[in-house]
Amino acid sequence: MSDTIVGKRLVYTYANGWEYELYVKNETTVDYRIHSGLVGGRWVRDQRAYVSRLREGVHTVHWTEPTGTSVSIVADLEHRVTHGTIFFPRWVVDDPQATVCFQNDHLDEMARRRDAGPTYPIEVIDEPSEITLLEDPGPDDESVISEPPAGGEPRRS
Ligand code: FER
Repeated sequence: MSDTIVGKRLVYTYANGWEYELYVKNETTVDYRIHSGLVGGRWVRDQRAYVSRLREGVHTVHWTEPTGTSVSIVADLEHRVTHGTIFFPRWVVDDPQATVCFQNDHLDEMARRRDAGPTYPIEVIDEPSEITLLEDPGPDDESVISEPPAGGEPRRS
């Protein structure tokens, strides 16, 4: 596989049991699905992200959601592990189901809830994960993340 995370599709399970799927669509965009965890069923396309390569096989992906949630991921593709840190605003922890949807259809609502808050105290989830699937569909493939997470229909559409 080429030495970039761009174009890769990863499925990984955090040590707390939460399962996530990430497609790094290009150098500035991710699509993802959340298969289980606090906000299992949530999925998102075309999230603006910041992608970098630290060294051979080791990459970082960072972004801030319209919900106000921020995500920091370091991925060691050679050893098939990541370390992720999620910074949840308080309103998401208080009402996680409010974010469980295909977010692209609810962008204004998410921004409204973000602005209504409360934001603080931020809940920090800092967890290692194991990569259970690593594929290389290549960049800008709109078919990779094009359906809701399997096995868990979102509770709100
Ligand atoms: C991840 C950790 C958190 C991830 C996404 C999130 C796809 C959270 C997103 C959200 O709740 O909005 O590894 O990768």
